[in-house]
Amino acid sequence: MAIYDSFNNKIANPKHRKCHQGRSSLLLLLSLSFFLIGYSNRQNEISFLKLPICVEKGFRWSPAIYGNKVVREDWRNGNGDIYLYDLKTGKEVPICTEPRNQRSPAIYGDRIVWADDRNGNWDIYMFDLKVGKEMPICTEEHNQWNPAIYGDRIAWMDDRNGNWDIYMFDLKVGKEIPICTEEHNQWSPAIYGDNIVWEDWRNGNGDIYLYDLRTGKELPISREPHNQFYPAIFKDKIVWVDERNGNKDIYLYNLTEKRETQICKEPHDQWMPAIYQDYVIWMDKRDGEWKLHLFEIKNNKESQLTTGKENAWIPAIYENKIVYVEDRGDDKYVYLLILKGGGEPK
Ligand SMILES: [Ca+2]
Ligand SMILES: [Ca+2]
Ligand SMILES: [Ca+2]
Ligand SMILES: [Ca+2]
Repeated sequence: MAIYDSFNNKIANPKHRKCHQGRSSLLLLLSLSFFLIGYSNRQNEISFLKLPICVEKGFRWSPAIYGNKVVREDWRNGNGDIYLYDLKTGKEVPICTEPRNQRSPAIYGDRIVWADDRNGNWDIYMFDLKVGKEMPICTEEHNQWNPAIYGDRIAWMDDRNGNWDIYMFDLKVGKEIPICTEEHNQWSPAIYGDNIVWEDWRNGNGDIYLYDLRTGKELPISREPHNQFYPAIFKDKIVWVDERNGNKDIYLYNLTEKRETQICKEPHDQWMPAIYQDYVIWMDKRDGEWKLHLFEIKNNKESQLTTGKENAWIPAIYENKIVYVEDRGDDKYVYLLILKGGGEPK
């Protein structure tokens, strides 16, 4: 607790903190973390460490995490770029600083994908850390946006047909495949294994649909008459934002059990869920500002993670590690929370 407090006081003063300084503190803390018990939220006894990834002045957004690698959109050079922070080495590496905008990164293994407008419209590009090379994935002259990646498969939303569709590129066979080209809008794809999920507006309101690459079949997950949107998927579990109760809630569908459950239906707004194994996280507005909340599916237990006046935005999760953006007005910081139980980054 004492170590956390002194650490937290230090990071609360941005004038004396730069990314590289956060780095040395991160390494120090990681080396100390065998002896740390972390921070316990008094309300619910969930324990975690909070560590800075980037607390430099400036705008950054859309953090994503895989293993020890955290990627983000960063505007330090006056336009959107992609940066990587390696939790193991404590090093920050620019991935793409091309003078036009690179935004909305996703990562799987050594592959980082993002949306890129260097050609005058939005395209999908990839950087492979293993070979140290960038390659275009889709440069079709309309807009490709919001990429998601799992293994050899990269999915995105695409407006080449005059409305938004879902497309995919398979790196293994070097081929692009249309996933859903229905004439209404399909948005916000997420992918895990053979399953791609998205938000679908064909029925006049937001629904959740799935495409199974193994069977080639499309499956509606929720067509409830209110809006369902912003899906995320891990193995056989799909979570999304649901407005059926008159405000934004979090719902889950289990593909194995073919069963829908409510994760959080608190009367304020819950938004932008992410899922990994047993953990579902989201942004929650019940306290006035957006805070991060965690739900453990097995224990049926909800905990509040962030506190304080700063909004916590756009979380992502890998194993027991959560990355998110903390709102400091014009400045947006990126933090890492390590939930107790998983230990330090490997
Ligand atoms: Ca750029
Ligand atoms: Ca394009
Ligand atoms: Ca469409
Ligand atoms: Ca609906």
